[in-house]
Amino acid sequence: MLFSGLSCFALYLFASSTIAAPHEKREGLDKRQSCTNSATDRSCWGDYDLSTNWYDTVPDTGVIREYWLELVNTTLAPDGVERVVLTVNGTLPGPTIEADWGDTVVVHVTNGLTNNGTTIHFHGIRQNNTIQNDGVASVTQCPVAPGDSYTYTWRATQYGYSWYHSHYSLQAWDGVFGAIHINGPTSANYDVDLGNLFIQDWSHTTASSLFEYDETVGPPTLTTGLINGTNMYGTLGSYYEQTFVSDTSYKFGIVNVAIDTFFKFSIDNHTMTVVAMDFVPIEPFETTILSMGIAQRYDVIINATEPVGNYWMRAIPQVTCSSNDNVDGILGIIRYDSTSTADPTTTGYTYTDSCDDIPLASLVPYLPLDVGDADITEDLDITVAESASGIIYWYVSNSTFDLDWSDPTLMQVYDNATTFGVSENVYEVAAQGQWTYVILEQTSGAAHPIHLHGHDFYVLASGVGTYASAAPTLITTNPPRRDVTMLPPEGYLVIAFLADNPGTWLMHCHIGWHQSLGLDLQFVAQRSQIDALVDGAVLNDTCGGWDAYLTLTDLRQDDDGV
Ligand SMILES: *[C@@H]1O[C@H](CO)[C@@H](O)[C@H](O)[C@H]1NC(C)=O
Ligand SMILES: *[C@@H]1O[C@H](CO)[C@@H](O)[C@H](O)[C@H]1NC(C)=O
Ligand SMILES: *[C@@H]1O[C@H](CO)[C@@H](O)[C@H](O)[C@H]1NC(C)=O
Ligand SMILES: *[C@@H]1O[C@H](CO)[C@@H](O)[C@H](O)[C@H]1NC(C)=O
Ligand SMILES: *[C@@H]1O[C@H](CO)[C@@H](O)[C@H](O)[C@H]1NC(C)=O
Ligand SMILES: *[C@@H]1O[C@H](CO)[C@@H](O)[C@H](O)[C@H]1NC(C)=O
Ligand SMILES: *[C@@H]1O[C@H](CO)[C@@H](O)[C@H](O)[C@H]1NC(C)=O
Ligand SMILES: *[C@@H]1O[C@H](CO)[C@@H](O)[C@H](O)[C@H]1NC(C)=O
Ligand SMILES: *[C@@H]1O[C@H](CO)[C@@H](O)[C@H](O)[C@H]1NC(C)=O
Ligand SMILES: *[C@@H]1O[C@H](CO)[C@@H](O)[C@H](O)[C@H]1NC(C)=O
Ligand SMILES: [Cu+2]
Repeated sequence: MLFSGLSCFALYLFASSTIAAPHEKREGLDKRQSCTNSATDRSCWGDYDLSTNWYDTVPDTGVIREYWLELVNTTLAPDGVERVVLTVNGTLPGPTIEADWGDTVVVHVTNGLTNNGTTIHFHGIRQNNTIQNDGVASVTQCPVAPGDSYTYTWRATQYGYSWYHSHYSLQAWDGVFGAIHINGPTSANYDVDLGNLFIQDWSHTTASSLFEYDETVGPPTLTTGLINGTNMYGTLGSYYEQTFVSDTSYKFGIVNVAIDTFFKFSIDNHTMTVVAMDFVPIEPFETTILSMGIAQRYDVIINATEPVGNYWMRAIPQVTCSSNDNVDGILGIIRYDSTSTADPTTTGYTYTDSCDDIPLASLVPYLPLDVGDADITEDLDITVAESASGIIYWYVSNSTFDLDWSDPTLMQVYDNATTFGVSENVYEVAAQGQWTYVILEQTSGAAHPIHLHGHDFYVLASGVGTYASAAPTLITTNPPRRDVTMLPPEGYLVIAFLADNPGTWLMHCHIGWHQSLGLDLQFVAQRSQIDALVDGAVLNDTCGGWDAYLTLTDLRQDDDGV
């Protein structure tokens, strides 16, 4: 008690002192009519700026960005070793979806695979009043059958870096993903925007072929990893390389797209200024090592101020919670001299192996928002157990998640279902403006990256032990606000979210292996408003195509549907 009281006091001091200064800056900006985003003023964005509350207000650009994406089953050798890769348009990562803050994005997806369904989820995109475009199999739609297409339409109400990925089976981790890059203001200045930088784990066989091992033994040890879709494996392949021009500053958005790996990311001899997490700009802070759970994003600025030379970029799996055969070999190169071909000889920063999130006190949203009192509190135990048939399932409050591809929750709601099955793990949120607090706790030793669709949540507390024994003081004044945070091993996590977006929203662990074996739940929010947002014919057509495909194959659903 004494300990948590002290840390809360320290946090309060920290928050109040760092929020005061930008507030003055914001008043200055409010008076400005319009401004030009430039290397010397990245906080501005035309008639809007970094202080705009983007949950309510979005620039009216009138621009529609349209993309056509096709899933392609191919053979690639991202680290020099060939394997089957399921891709978007033949590349790993797939094409980048780029837009400006406020644009409308239309994505036409064609499933060009022969033996898998698909859906595409736009990770972290709020889908404000557009639930039917969230792209989750069994929740918001039936899978898109081989040969069929589906059109997703959403507004870029947020800005920064993220990824789109398949939300069908383990397909995202067999290669079906790509970058989302939405241009907008930034909480520190920089010269050049390099776009998204992906870090991931990788094996030389498909994730889907490893699933049976995962079901019966647990997550397999992965072989290696990739940085932005490339790496060396022994003498094969090639490293990711980026040239820095001296005295130039670079911004990029790091995205952890692993199936099972918590990374520490660093560039030898360089300090990073962290300016955003998960589409939420923060008060900038500096670090040499960035801790990243799966599906988290951090936007960083790096100054090219070191002596001309070659420097290693490192994505280091934390063995506390992720096993990998190439822990020291997931590397990239920063060169100050583009003609150099030598490997760097630099030494990495020292670190302590752990799967802890960056301390909450460092993650201060630039736009400060507070949390209201709880209208609903869910206290959920996360457990793991082996079934009679030898399959290791995860449970949320004693219920392992299990949905049916052919009967998505959104369709059930649209069809006025009066009850949900126990294994659908549905929690209802009745009215606009209600605050739901969720306490997750576990005695398991696994660290889980918890992701909520359709909302940013507020991270009120996390730590070791049970929630009752720790009795943490909840941070309700401008807590970290994001869409993925870690549930610590043998610990607890408390998050809150505001009901401001009607829909059927998945919340789940983003470790692919756990997501497929039950560690999921869904919020059915503002149910009475959902029907008006849904196109029943689209739901019905997609399911019709899927059911027709199922009659032609011997495919049986062997996972929990998401
Ligand atoms: C989200 O939708 C609500 C309801 O239509 C609207 O009031 C709000 O302005 C929207 N937010 C943004 C950022 O467009
Ligand atoms: C993806 O591939 C499709 C089909 O070949 C093509 O029409 C489309 O232009 C490609 N999209 C991008 C963004 O390259
Ligand atoms: C991808 O191609 C391989 C080799 O032809 C095939 O065995 C596999 O079933 C295909 N996968 C999908 C998802 O279509
Ligand atoms: C996906 O395709 C692979 C072959 O690439 C196949 O083994 C697997 O059963 C399919 N899974 C689903 C869920 O469709
Ligand atoms: C990583 O790859 C993506 C997609 O190919 C590209 O747009 C981006 O610029 C690359 N990122 C960096 C930091 O080089
Ligand atoms: C990197 O930093 C280390 C430790 O401060 C220093 O010894 C080394 O000379 C630096 N390397 C380069 C290439 O600047
Ligand atoms: C990078 O340079 C800018 C401008 O000179 C400075 O404000 C910032 O503190 C520097 N960041 C780091 C990490 O050195
Ligand atoms: C879960 O199951 C255990 C063992 O059967 C029981 O003690 C506990 O009360 C159950 N918890 C809930 C939330 O149902
Ligand atoms: C669901 O209920 C609403 C309101 O009573 C009604 O308008 C609608 O037709 C019903 N939908 C179905 C599919 O029965
Ligand atoms: C749903 O689709 C089926 C074909 O799959 C069709 O027979 C039926 O009329 C459709 N129902 C509605 C309400 O659109
Ligand atoms: Cu997700």
